[in-house]
Amino acid sequence: MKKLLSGIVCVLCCLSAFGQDFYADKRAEWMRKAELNKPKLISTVKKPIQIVKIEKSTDAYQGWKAVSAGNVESLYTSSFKENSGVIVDFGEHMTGYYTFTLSPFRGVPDAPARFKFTFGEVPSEVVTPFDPYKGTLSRAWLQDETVTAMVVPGSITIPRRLSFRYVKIELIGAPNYEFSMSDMSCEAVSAVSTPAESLPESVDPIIRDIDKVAHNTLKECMQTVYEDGPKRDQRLWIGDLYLESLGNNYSFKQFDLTRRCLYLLAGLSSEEGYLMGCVYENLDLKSIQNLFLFEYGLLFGVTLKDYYLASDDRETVEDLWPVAKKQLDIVRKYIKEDGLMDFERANKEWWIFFDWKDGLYKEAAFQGFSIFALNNAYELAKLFGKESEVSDIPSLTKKMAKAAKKYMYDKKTGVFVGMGDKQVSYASQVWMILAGVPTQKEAQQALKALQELPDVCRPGTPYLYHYYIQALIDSGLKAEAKNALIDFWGGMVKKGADTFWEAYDPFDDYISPYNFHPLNSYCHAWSCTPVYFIRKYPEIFQ
Ligand code: RAM
Repeated sequence: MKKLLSGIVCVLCCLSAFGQDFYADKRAEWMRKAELNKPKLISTVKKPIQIVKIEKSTDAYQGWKAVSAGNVESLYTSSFKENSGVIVDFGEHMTGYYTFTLSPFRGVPDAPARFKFTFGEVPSEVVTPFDPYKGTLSRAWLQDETVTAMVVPGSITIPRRLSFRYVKIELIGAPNYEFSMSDMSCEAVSAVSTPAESLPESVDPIIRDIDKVAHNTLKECMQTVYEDGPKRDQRLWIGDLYLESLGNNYSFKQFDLTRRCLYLLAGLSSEEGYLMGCVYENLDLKSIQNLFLFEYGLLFGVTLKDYYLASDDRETVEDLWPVAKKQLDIVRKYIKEDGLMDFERANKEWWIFFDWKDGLYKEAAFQGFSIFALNNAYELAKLFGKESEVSDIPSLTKKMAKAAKKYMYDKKTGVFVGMGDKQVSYASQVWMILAGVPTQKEAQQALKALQELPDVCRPGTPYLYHYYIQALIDSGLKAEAKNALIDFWGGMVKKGADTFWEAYDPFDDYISPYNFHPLNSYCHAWSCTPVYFIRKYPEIFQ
């Protein structure tokens, strides 16, 4: 009985401990401020520019290229029955609502007509069969829509917001009368109200092209939150927010959107005070329960710091500092006596990300990132006189850096590797460098070794590539940083990118974190960062 009673008391204690909301008195105000800063979307009506054929080509990205095949007028003035399968090109990437008009021109329009529309951000998406489906995310992300027009004549707007440049239209239920399809348009939406200043004419044309595509990418992802991708996942992930807000600081400077996202994330954090890796703004379930991603929670504070430096908005930073500070518990929990992070334990308890790359061993990156996050939190605190609240950080990070050097630095090859696996990866070098663990000379050596050693684990996404460029810059390898940016993002431009992609490996056009390349997002937040690099470091890139 005694045992049972103490058991019940214990459960009750736990319940009340869990029942307490860490930010109880602040949440409503944070949500109010998030709403207050919601940008009004700007709409622009866009029209298609041409008809294209999508042809197989071994040199083209993913094996398909779009070739001009006529003007849109010819489609608008002929019977659609002759045009089934036509592919219309809007000439640029857009995010918005697609409308078309049907008009009868021979016979009595006494029956419905049915179409299948396939919208694609890149050519391969409209010609690759989606079924049998082998992707690992919902099939419904793919943008094929069946539309039945019950009444002809009439105009129809597809309710789903779409993200595309190309539209393939197939007639799958043909009526007996003749009709045309015309007046296609897209009401494109974005939060961006004023275009960013363009680069001086004297800048290298490839840098100008990269800059333009990067701006488009960021603009398309800036909706009522910073979305990761307007096609998929259409939600606010902290890792994406960090890079988008960096880009915005150097381009559109729409600080209201950053402010909104920071408050939204804080308002939707867990009762224990931890941030979700991502939140949805529109669903009832505002955040994915328990979707905690180790680095993303900690990047909140880093975002706040860079936002403060760019915007001087002290009120927001003071409001949200407690959230940034709380996230540091996550790191503290895993620091061992010797200054090493307990990777094995954390890896069981958290989603540790760093990149979408099969086989990436994350131990060294985890150690480096943890130091980086603590250092950034300390810098943020210093900016507005709160360093006494985190006064243990400098000695802590010193100890962690020392341990990293002692246990994870291979003096012979000059690179950082994990203790559990000696894999040499970009992620390990990059995060140790951003943490300030190696000297500048060692950092340069480690980055150069990535080009020379065999079996190096390369980045799978522009997300990790961003940090690689930053590491090159911070290590003083300026020419290498410029070349790497041109190679990587310029590589996408040369392969026809209108907006930059979620996943990109120069050696593998079909790389996909989701086992099916049409499911990738081809306008993705985390690949917009040339906007930031080119403008923050004009002496390197302009
Ligand atoms: C995917 C998206 C998103 C990213 C997460 C971790 O769902 O690409 O951008 O932040 O993964």
